[in-house]
Amino acid sequence: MASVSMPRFRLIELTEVDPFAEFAKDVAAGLTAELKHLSCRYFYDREGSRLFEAICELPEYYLTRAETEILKRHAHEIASLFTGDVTVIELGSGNAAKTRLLLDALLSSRGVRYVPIDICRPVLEESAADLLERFPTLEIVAVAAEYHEGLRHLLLRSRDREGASASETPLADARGSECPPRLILWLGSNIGNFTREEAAMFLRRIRGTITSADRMLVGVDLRKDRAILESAYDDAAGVTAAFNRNLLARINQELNGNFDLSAFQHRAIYNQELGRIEMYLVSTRVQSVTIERIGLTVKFAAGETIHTENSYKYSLAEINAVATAAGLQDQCCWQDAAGRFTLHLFASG
Ligand code: AVI
Repeated sequence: MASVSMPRFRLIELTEVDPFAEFAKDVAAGLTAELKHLSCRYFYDREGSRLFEAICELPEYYLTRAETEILKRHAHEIASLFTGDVTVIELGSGNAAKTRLLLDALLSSRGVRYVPIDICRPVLEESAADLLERFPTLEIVAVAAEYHEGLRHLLLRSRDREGASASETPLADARGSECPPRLILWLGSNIGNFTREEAAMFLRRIRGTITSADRMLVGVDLRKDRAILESAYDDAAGVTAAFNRNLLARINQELNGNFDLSAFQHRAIYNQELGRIEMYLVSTRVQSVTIERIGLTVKFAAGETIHTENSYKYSLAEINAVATAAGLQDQCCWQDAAGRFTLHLFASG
């Protein structure tokens, strides 16, 4: 675990697993499977994070605008649910653009410690610098890690509350034994990149770490018309296609692969039965690709696919079922005016 410290800012890098070995192992397993696949967690290198930010600005990708609309309208109402100081923990914070609205509302009448957890360290550093300049009283403890690693530290933190070694864990509160309530943010439909079962399990684990004073705010994309969904994931400017292909560029750079990016087409289809967008890279011809660092040659037939992402969409009943399975109580929810997206505030039932 590496740590960088400055006034009001601390960055912790959790490096318990070797990220290179993990990537190499997953790429080898995914590309030798009968139905080839790569995990969407590998989208977010520096370039992938930049492309994702560009996606959020696209006219077709309504999700970010819809969630921002909800936060603009209800940030003060959400902030008013907390009386004293608060620790805001964000899973997959990215550039934290929407979070600013909440931080602004919260900081108007209380002290806030912000704990963004994101896989991409440069993005964390940039967004923290911006937030520290914008909000002169904000304290930030940034954690460069995956959700699961970050969550493990939440679990440690929870144990601290019961009197264990508070000062030894990254999320420990420097202000002493008195811990302010936590608002855990899981925004941007990040829940959609988990299966419904995984989402319920993940939320259940979080529920096991929170107290009755803590809350969780989850952004969920709603089921809707196929045409709207498919164009949100296959935009006219081709940004999502570049984001998808960047996975192959990353394999080329980090594992010394020789993917010809122009020989793979982006495809996004809505699987209505499962309620999810499925993203693929489709080989446009018969080809074989060598990935030197893992000693692998992969053969592709023309039309053969690599499944790169699922993005689940929810009905209100499906959200309810996941919350119930996780043992969470749905305290409040807000939708954008067009009813495309919803924010749910959960408490530990
Ligand atoms: C990060 N995640 C919630 C995005 C989504 O909508 O599933 C990732 C994305 N994939 C293509 N466009 C955006």
